[in-house]
Amino acid sequence: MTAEYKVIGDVAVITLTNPPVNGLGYATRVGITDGLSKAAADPAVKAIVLTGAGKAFSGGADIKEFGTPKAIQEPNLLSVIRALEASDKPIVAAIHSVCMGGGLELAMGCHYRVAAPGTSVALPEVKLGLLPGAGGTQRLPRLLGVETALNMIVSGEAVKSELLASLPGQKLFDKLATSPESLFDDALAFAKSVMGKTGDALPLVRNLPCKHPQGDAYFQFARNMVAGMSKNYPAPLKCVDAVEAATKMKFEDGMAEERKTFMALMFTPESIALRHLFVAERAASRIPDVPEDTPKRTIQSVGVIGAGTMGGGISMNFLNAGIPVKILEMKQEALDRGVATIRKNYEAQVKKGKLKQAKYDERMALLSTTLNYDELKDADLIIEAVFEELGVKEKVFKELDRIAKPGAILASNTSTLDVDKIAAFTKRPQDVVGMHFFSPANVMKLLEVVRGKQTGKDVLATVMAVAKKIKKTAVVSGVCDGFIGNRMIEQYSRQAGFLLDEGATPQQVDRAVEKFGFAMGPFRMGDLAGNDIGWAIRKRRATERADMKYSKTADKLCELGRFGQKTGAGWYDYLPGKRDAIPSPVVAELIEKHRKDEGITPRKISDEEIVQRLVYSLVNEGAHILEDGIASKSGDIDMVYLTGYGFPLWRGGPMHYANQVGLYNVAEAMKRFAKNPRDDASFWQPAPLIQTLVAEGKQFS
Ligand code: T1G
Repeated sequence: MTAEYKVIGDVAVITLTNPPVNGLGYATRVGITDGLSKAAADPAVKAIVLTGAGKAFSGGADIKEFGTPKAIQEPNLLSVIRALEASDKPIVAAIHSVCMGGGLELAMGCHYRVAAPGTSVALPEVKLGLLPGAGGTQRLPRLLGVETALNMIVSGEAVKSELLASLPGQKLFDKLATSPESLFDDALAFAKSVMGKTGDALPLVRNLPCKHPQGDAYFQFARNMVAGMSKNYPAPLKCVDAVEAATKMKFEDGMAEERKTFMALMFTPESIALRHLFVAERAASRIPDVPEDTPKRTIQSVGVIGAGTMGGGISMNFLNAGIPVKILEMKQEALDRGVATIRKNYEAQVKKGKLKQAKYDERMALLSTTLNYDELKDADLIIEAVFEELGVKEKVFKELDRIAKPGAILASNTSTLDVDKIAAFTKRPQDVVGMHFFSPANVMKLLEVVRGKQTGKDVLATVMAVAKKIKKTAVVSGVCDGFIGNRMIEQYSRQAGFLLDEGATPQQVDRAVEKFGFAMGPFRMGDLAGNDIGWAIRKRRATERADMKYSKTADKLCELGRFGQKTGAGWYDYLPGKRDAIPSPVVAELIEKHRKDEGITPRKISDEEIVQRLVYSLVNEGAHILEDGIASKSGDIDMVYLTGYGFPLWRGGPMHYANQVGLYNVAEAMKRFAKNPRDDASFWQPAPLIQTLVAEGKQFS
C-alpha cells in the first residue's frame, strides 16, 4: 500500500506515500481506506488528519492507470471519498504544495481542510479532455461559489491557496496554516479543536447549498464563452453542464450526471490524445541509455554567439529563467540591434501587462554583451546561433574551443548541418551538442537536442535539465539531414507540391489541412516563413540528394521573387501591410502553365486525399526516423510535431493519429498513393517498421 498510518496522541494520521506526486492509484486508495478502518476501530483515536508526503498533497488520479482495470478497481476514488464522508470521527485534510484533480476531490470529501500558503490548487482534468470525475464539479461550487468554481474547472489552471482562502464566503479552507512549515502542526491543532464532533455535527460538503442567483442567464453566458474557446474540445462545455447540474439537481443526481459524462469523455479521441500528450511530453525527457541519475553539469551562465533573431530569442529564454547571458557579435551595431530587439520584445510584454516592469529590469540586468571571445571563457554553456553555413560554424567553434573553460558545453543552434562535423572542429567533441530552437525562439516550446556520436551522456542530461528550466519541450534527435521535424516536413512539403501539379490549388490544400486542425496549411506557412528557405534547401539537395523528386512549382514561384509576406507576394497575394492571404491569379496561371509544360491533365482531388497524403507522409518518414534510431520513441516524434509544427494537439501527433486510424488502414492508403505516377512510388512503400507492426497487429508504442 502507498499510504502510511500512525497515531499521534489521539489523532490518527494517514499519509499518502506514492511519489512523485501521490497519484491516487489503486495501492494508495487501499492505503487510505485501510487507514480509515484502523482509525474507526481504535477508541483512542478521536480525529484523523489526511496528508501527503513529499512534494505534493496529491496530484490527482494516477493518469498512467487510465484505461487499465486498476483505474476502476474498488475502492475507486468515489468509494474512498464516500468512506471519508461516512467517518464518524472528524477528518482534516492537511494540504500542501500540490492539490490537484482527484487530490482536491479527496480533500473536499474530508470534513475540514487546512492548507499551507503557496499550495497550487486545481481541477486540471479538462486539460486531459476530461472533467473532474470524483465529485469536483459538485463539491467545488458548494465551497467556492458557482462562478469561481466554474472558472477553475473550465480553465484547469492552478490557483494559490492563499488567494482562494481570501475569497469572501469561501468554505474550501477552514484554516490557512501560518506557513508551509507549520502546516502539519496547525492541522493537528485544528483536529484537536473539532474532536468530539460526530454524526450530523460533522460538516459534509454534499449538504451545502449550491445556487446561482441568475442561473439560466449565467450558464447561457458561460456556454457562449466556453464554446468560442473550445472548438475541437468537447470537455469544456461538459464542465459547464456538470456545474449547472450541481445548481439544479440533488447532490447524488448531480454526481450521477458527472460520472456519466466523465466515463463518456474518457473514451473520446480528444482525451486519449491529450493523455498521450501528457505522458509523451514527460517521457521525452528520459533518454533510454542515459540513466536518470547521470551527473549534470552546473549551468549558471550562458554565452550566445550571434545577436540576430535566433540569438536574441535564445538569450531571452535564459534571461526569463534568471540565468545571466553574455551575447557576442562581430560588430557593435549588430550587438546594439540585437539588444534593442530584446528590449522591444520585453517592452511589448510590459505594455500588455504580461510582464512586470521590475521583472523586465531584472532580466535586462542579467544581459551583457561583448565583441571579444575571451570574455566568454567562464560561461558554463555557449550556444552558437550564427549564419547557417559550415565554414562560419567552423570559425566559431574553433574559437570556442580555444577560449571556453574545460567542461563548458558548446551547443549549435543549427537546423540542418551535421553536428558531428561541427564537433570535429573542436578538441572536445564530447562537450558539443545541437540545441535546435524554433523561431521565435523565446516563444516556441520545442527544442531539438541533437546528439552527436561523441556527445557525452552528462552533456545530454544537463541540456535536458536546462531545457526544463527554460520551459522548453526537449526531444533528443540523432544526427541526420533535418533531424526529426525538418526531415518530416520535407516529405509533407513534397506532397503539397505534387498535389498542386495534379490539380489542387494552394487554397484548397491549406483549407483541407486547416480543417483537419493544423494551425496553418503548407502554403500559408511557406508565405509566412519565407519560400526562399525551402528554395535554398532544394538547391543544396539537388546536388546532395538528386534522388529526391520535387514539384517545380515552388522553384518557379521563387524565380518570380514571390517569397511570401516579406516580399508582399508568395503563393498568395497580400495587400500592403496586411497578412490576409488572397488567392493569386498569377500563381493560378503559373501552376496551369506548369501543368501544361509537364503534360499533366489536372484532376479533382478530394480533401480526404489531401489530408491523408500530407499526414501519412509525416507518419512514413516518422517510421523511418525510428528505424534509423534518430528518435527513440514514437511519442518523441509526436512531441516534435505538436510543439514545433502546429499539428493539432487534440489529435495527439502524427504517430498517435496513425494509431487511432489503424496502421493497417494507413499502410493501405500508402500503397494506393504509390500507384500514382505523379507521386514518388518509392517514398510511399510503407516503412518496414509499419509493415512489421501491421503484420503483428501492433501500434507505434
Ligand atoms: N498521475 C500519474 N503521474 C503523474 C501525475 C498523475 N496525476 N502527475 C504527475 N505525474 C508524474 C509525471 O508523469 C512525472 O513522472 C512526475 O509525476 C513529475 O511530473 C478523478 C480523473 C502535479 C503539477 O492532471 O500537473 O484526477 O513521467 O514533471 O513539473 O477527477 O505533474 O517523469 O515518470 O509534471 O513538478 C488530474 C497532472 C489527474 C495533474 C507536478 N491531475 N500533473 O509538476 O512534475 S485526472 C493532473 C501535473 C484526475 C479525477 C481525475 C504536474 C504536477 P514521469 P512533472 P512537476
